[in-house]
Amino acid sequence: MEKLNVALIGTGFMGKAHSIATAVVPMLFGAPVEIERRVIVDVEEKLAKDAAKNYGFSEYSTNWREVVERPDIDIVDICTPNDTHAAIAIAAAKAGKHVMCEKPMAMSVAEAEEMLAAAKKTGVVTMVSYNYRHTPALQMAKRLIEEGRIGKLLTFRGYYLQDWGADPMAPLSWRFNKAKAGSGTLGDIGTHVIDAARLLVGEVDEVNSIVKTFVPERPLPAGHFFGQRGEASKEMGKVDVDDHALTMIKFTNGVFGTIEVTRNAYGHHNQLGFEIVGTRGTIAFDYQRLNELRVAFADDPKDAFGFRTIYSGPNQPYGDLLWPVAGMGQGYIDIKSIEWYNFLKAIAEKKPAAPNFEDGVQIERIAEAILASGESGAWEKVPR
Ligand code: 4PW
Repeated sequence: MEKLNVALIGTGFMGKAHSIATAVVPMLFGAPVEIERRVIVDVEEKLAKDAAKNYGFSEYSTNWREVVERPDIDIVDICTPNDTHAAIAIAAAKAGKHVMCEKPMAMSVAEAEEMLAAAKKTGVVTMVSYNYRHTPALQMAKRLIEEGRIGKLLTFRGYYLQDWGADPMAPLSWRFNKAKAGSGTLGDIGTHVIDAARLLVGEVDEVNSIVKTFVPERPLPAGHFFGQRGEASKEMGKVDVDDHALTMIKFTNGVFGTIEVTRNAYGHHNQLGFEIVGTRGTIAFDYQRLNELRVAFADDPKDAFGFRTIYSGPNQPYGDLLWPVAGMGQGYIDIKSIEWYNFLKAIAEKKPAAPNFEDGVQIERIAEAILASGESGAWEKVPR
């Protein structure tokens, strides 16, 4: 397959992460297909120009519409705030470009379904950047479950706890603004846990949720923002999205459990995790210790029974691609690089990537059901 040219839209927090990941893939794993970081786009010319220089893109532009139509572009990588994902993805898919889209996929189920329809029409490969599922230790949990090593699954407890939003004076970045983000904590980080739940346990049938906003207003941002970092102005703005979501979930296969997500939990920085209990054991993962998987197998000798730790290495998923010594460990960029490796492999092999826009639509349906239940206070079925 010929070299593929990548156009990256958005030079912020995820634009930087994707730029590094696409640079690292050939060095870390050998790229399944050669890529060139051809164009990087930002509405602000100086940001676009600096990013092209710093992140190693051949060109820069301030006009994403023009870039996604270019015949020399093969892949469009969407790293912009949530309210622009649909327009860019639909235009890119219609132009026959493969699409990597940062999460959450869209502002609503309706938008996500439009994106999926456009991608299906031209048959392009799509991926939604639920990067944590590519963590080797999380994939090891998938391997153990699929091999029946903890027996029949009984319960799932998932969580994603952060604290960058706990300070009420933390500025009102776009992640707190419904018009830009679609929803708050649930769409921003809750969707990561929903992706892990679908990957490891199965489809969600219905949910019963409590959804709260703790901080009703915040200082408006002043000046340039990078991810969650930025200055506060003196003017206050209304927060119109959720800060915390706690939901019971019933899966279609009979497993049940909970998901809890918040950006207001002091002490929890980027703590995504889960615990899955089966009839023959338990598996526990916590992203803040992302190179470790804690397991308790019922069949272990009784005098040595209990949780023990598996460290990612040559004998675990991606072990053949990563470092030859267990315990050397991976970091955030390694996981983003595995995400890109999987995306490029799907393109090279002309197969669907995972998680793709089909997954993204279902994740949006589950998130929308959680918000609906937060309003109704009742069990809400998840459409399929
Ligand atoms: O997707 C999330 C972002 O919105 C990430 O997992 C972490 O939280 C890092 O930034 C935010």
